[in-house]
Amino acid sequence: MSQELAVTQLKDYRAPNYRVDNVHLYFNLLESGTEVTTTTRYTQHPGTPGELELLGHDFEMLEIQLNGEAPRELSHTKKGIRLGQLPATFELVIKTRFKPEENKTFMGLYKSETLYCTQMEAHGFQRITYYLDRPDVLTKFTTVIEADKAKFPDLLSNGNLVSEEDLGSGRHRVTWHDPFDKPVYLFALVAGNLDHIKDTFTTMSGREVELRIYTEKGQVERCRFAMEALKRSFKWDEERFGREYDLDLFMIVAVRDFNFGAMENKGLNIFNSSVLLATPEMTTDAKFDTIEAIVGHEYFHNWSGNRVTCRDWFQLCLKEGFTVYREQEFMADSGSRGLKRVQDVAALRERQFTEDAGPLAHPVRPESFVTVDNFYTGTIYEKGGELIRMQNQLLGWDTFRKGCDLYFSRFDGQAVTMEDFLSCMSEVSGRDLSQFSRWYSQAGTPELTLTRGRSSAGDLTVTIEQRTPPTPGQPTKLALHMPFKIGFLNAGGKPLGEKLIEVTKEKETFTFAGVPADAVISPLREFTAPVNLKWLASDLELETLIMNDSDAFNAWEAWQKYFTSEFGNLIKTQQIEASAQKLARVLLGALRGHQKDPAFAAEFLSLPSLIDLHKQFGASFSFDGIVMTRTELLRQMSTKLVKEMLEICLEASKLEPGAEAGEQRAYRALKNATLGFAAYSQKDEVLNLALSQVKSAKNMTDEISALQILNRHCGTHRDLANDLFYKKWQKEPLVVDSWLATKVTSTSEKLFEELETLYASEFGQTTNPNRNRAIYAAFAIYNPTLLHHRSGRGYAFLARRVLEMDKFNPQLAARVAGFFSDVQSMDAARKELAAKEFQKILAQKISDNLREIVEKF
Ligand code: B3K
Ligand code: ZN
Repeated sequence: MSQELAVTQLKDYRAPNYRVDNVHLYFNLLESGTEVTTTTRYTQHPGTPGELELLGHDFEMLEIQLNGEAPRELSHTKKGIRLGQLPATFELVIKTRFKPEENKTFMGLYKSETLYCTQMEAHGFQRITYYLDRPDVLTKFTTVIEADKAKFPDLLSNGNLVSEEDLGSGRHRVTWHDPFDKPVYLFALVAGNLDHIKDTFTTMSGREVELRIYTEKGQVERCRFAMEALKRSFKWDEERFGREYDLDLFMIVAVRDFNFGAMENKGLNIFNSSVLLATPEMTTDAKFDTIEAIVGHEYFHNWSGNRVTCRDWFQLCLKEGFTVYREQEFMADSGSRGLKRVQDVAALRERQFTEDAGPLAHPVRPESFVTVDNFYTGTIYEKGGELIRMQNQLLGWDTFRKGCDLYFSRFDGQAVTMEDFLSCMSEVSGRDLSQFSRWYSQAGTPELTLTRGRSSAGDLTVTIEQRTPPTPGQPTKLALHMPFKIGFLNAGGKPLGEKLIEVTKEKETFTFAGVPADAVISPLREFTAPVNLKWLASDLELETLIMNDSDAFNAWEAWQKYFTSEFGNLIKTQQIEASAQKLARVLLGALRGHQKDPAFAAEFLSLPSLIDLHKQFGASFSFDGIVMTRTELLRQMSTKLVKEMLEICLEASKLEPGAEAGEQRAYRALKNATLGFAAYSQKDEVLNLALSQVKSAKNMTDEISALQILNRHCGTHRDLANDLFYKKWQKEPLVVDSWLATKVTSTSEKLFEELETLYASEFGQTTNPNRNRAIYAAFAIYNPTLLHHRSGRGYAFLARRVLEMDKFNPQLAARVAGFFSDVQSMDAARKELAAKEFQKILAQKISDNLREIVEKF
């Protein structure tokens, strides 16, 4: 069955005919169904026709009145209603009814466990009533909520609380008013019987803001960390960007059913409880960081997104890329900048570079889409963040900050475009950013090639060539403008300086006066541009960088390059033993060389992944060959290093009691990374250690790290550990999610049977997004070995569930389907197996969300 997909194009953007002067919402939460009365005042923009298309679906319209009468001209369209013959100003009253309890799309108003909550971005509001559901329509909202007082004592919305009234007969009503203009995607409502914690923050101008975090009953003590993170976020945005919070109240509510991490609704953020609730027993060190980053991210949106918003959804990167960058800087300022950069770049490559190289590649500012839901991607977020980072590099912090100040002051209260942002940066710097702006419209990861030479005066020269490979719909590409930081060392590893150059041409040679032609080069320090860089370096040069580069990112990068190029040799020669010997020596040297910074040292133990290596060598070598070679190489390296790894592990464990929290955490990272590396040997001695760590761990980082190590393969150690862990944590849904996500990573074929059992169990077919992600997305992301198993069983397992999820939650289904995109880089036989699954999906009546993704494969 083929369905025609309606495509929206950026070039077709038209401003709306009417503006909304204000909107008054009355939500009556009743058991028989929620009734919403929306009263909106519209005023025509001069010179536009007196007609209006309002979006809406999945509710019953009980009543519609225009200036107190039936509208003169009303027709139903595919997406909502069209009103014609309209006066220049009018009041529209629409009453609707629907059942949030039955809404499992988790968009619009829905019920999560005992509470009602909302998600409007991007198009949730059109599940409530007919409205101008688009980001360039900003207005002031007054929201009245009526509900049963005993069941829903807490009734929350955006802005300030205006009044509370007892209506008798067990019902009550509250009124909220938000004094700031906002688009409807920032609207939020929560109704429940909640617990909350309170705190305050005094802003830089001396105003006291009340902070509240709400949860379902009994969980609120788990929000203490998030509250501290929130206060740090308020402070950081004042100090770093001069941004002050604007309302007197800031609330966060944690919910169990949520389609993504969190949402920046004005004054009322809603969070997936998985990225808010935390205790040391239940939460890993990495998760604490995630919580801090997301609390910061949503808060920072108050300026980058809410006060200045997007004109249309094609401009999503304007708020998301900018806010990702702000969040990354927030985290870098509070910890180790170098380590943070390593982690951010690793994530960028895994999520965004893969996307940019496959069938779903799109520009940071796309030019067309079927549904914007499918564009909350690594490209919009992470690459969007890199483009802001590059502007900071090109302009320098002080000028960049001036550009941000200008952007916030000039466009406060408006819905704007990426050009508006760039124009501020141009204006404050006097620089022409027109070539730079190509980054926003051109998809694909540029490939840079660097070659070295010698000038006639004996100085070092560096020639940089750039080329961006074709991506779907964009066969040819133009040269891009990018900052490129390059450093130099002498053969003994002593620094000889660094320079920021600007690459603008397809090919250009740079001469570095005073730098000897034989200097060791440290190119693209800090990863100043999101590119793939090719350059030749001897083993000795790379070892010099690994041990001595003052740019932490490049020290780590040199090791990744060393490993990858050795892998490239050995996959041809299959001389695994010799390579294992060589790599083990360098790895141990790196660990010892960086042991003063244990968290950073630990990063050397995360080696290029299977997918990284397949990207590099998949054109010439089979997937199975790469899997086998990598597995055997790690086994041999680990076998050679078991003793040393366990020594470092033991040493790192000793520090724990009494040490300062950050230090404990750094040593914990090294301890678990070395234990994990030693476990590649599969020696009983190591597996026993991991098992006893599962049993005796005092914190979740240790507990789940050991569990993850044991879950790489199937066997008795794994089974024992999984049982123990589940028995201990079965009452904690968030921990059960982590347990499931760990279980599905085993690379043994035996896992297929287990997956079937899991699918048939109480865990396998729920509507809860976290749980579906814990099983199906985790399998797709973290188990490439079995997802791409030559039998096709991995594809079939995923495809069946995608089709089922599409019936109740198209956004989730489309997101999980996106994990199929790696298939395009596989061999013909695998592609054919996957294609059969795609055909099965496309033959059904499926959502536009899912169809838009699968049609691209
Ligand atoms: N703006 C939200 C994401 C909304 C996703 C809608 N499909 C969270 C964030 O990026 O901050
Ligand atoms: Zn965001």
